[in-house]
Amino acid sequence: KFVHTKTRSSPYPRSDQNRQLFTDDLVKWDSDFPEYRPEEYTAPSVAKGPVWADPPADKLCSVKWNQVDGKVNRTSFTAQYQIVNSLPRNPIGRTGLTGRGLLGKWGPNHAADPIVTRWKVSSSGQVEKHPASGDPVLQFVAIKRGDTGEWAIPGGMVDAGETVSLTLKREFGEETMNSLLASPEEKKEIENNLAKLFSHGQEVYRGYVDDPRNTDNAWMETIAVNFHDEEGNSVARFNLQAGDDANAVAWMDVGSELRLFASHKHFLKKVAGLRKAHW
Ligand code: RP5
Ligand code: MG
Ligand code: MG
Repeated sequence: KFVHTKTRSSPYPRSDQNRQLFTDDLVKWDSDFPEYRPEEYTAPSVAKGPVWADPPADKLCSVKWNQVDGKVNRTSFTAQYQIVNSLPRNPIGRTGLTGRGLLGKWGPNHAADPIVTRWKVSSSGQVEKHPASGDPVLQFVAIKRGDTGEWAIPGGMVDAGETVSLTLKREFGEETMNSLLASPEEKKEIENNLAKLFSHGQEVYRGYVDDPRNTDNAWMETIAVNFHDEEGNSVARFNLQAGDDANAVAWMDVGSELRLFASHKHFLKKVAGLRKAHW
């Protein structure tokens, strides 16, 4: 049974806030743990009340938990989450920290992860087979995250009222093509290039993300979708340029040795299975 581990890493990202540490058998809420006394933490960026953040705990009266609440999706892919002492409770279990940390929403914070792939080809144009498995090698577009420095899928948060399919395309454009700093003409070209590839994706995962920002009261969930350039003639040829919160971008070989942010390796494994690629 799944227990979160990256969620329990200490200190909390971008802070010197420590989590209470404990063993895997104490993650489940129904396991007896009388010594559990997590501290509360809200990052300054959230405490100052930006538009994307919920009000503080004492001003939450009109929020509709486990529902689509106006433009905010407060439903969870995992099941109905519980409300304990007026706050949502992490559906996987204890995290060693309460409050929201860096996350804007109490309860689920919805993201989308675009996994853009192509086959790895040699200089002679042949698809490369991995010597160990004999299976063709897939590559995906990875970014180096500014916050933890880890390589990751170029995913991002679903904005209020935004469709997931738009989030997937927008975040890919922002983080791997630097669309935020592009001129109107360049923006149009990026949009044209992405439209076709992003018109047909295959979902590989929806659910909880084992993200280091999760807390007892706030957590990440995502929909991960594979967009595959089979012939290597669309995105495979694009000019990649890191943008927004990404510090670098690269085509990365898919395989079991990958070390990635949060649960992203798990999503890549699903893609490798779907494409019958080396893992
Ligand atoms: C992860 O955080 C998701 O899988 C997604 O990749 C990412 C979204 O957060 P930001 O990239 O916007 O920080 O949990
Ligand atoms: Mg982003
Ligand atoms: Mg991102």
